[in-house]
Amino acid sequence: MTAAEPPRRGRARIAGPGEGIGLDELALATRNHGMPLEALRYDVTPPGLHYVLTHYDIPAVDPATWRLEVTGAVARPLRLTLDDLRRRPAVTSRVLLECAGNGRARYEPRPVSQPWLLEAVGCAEWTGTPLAPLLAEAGVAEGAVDVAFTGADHGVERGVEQDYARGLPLAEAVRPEVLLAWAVNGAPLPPQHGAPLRLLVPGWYGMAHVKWLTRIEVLDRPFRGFQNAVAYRLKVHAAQSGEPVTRIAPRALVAPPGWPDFMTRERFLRAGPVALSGRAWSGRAPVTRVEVSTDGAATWTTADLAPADPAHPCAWRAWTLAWTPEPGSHELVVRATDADGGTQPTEQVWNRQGMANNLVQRVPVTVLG
Ligand SMILES: Nc1nc2c(c(=O)[nH]1)N[C@H]1C(S)=C(S)[C@@H](COP(=O)(O)O)O[C@H]1N2
Ligand SMILES: [Mo]
Repeated sequence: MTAAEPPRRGRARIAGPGEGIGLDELALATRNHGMPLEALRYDVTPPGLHYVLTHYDIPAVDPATWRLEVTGAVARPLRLTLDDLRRRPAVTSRVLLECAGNGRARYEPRPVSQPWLLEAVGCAEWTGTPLAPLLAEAGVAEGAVDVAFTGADHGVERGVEQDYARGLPLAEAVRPEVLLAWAVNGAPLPPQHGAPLRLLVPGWYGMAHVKWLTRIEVLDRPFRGFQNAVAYRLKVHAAQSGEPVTRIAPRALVAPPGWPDFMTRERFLRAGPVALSGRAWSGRAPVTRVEVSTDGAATWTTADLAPADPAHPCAWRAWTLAWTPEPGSHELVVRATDADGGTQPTEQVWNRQGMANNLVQRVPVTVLG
């Protein structure tokens, strides 16, 4: 066995060949839980089943003393209470959210980080106020390029101490669907989802949706913070600067059919007709097709895709397919295609952080006679 890559300041560690998930990865996995895939059956992910990802600690923020600052390259800096925000026009939006690291644990070799299988996803109903009118009131300066969003959480990552902060191009920040949200599924945000206020950037991977938001800074230069310049970049070699991780790549998942084995999670079904179902999404363009293979990606059948719901343009879409399997072993594979022609690879496309990877899901099932 070759040794794992030695940990180096500033570098993500890559597991050695055959190296199992370690206690460091387990520590992250117990804090950051996924959405059990049977929850793909709900249109709106119920409270507590939505995935959670937090880099550092969940900060205990007192909503009474909390303030949101809007500052930087603006004519009129703002300092707002939660009540100031709640008095603004409110909208409720169903938003598909997926972590950029979803699927990382199956990568070979494995980037050592939060070891998601495929469950880093959820689609909840978020209530808040659109960001664009707030920025307009603050008066964005001519020549502004990025907007930086900072959370109340603090930590150290690959040797760099920081408040969690992400920059977004100004043109993306002022899209009408970008929200400052204080509620989810009709209740105030719980601590793990960013109480009292978080950003939502529908279509973008999770890292852009800054939780525990305290500060919005308009910049007349590109944001160079750690989470944009170092983390969340697609690169194969550590020395590359890489492409930034932005919008969610197309993905379809199947709600696991039948019943699981407690330890192996292997699926069992009885022979006879079964309605396969699941969800599909893309942050780049509308999903146009979902295909299912029941023979390990040798042949594909087009599934029935629920029509796009104009009331929920940022949500996932349901799909179904009738299947009557013979007794024996089968491998379900599912893939989505979007209107940009983007689809899912059947072989992994590797990068150092295991980001934005949309390798197809494979579900082995045993059909009993
Ligand atoms: N302040 C702050 N915001 C954050 C994070 C964080 O660690 N700190 N994690 C990000 C990442 S990587 C993801 S995937 C989403 C997860 O949102 P959720 O926990 O509400 O599902 O939050 C994002 N916002
Ligand atoms: Mo994430």
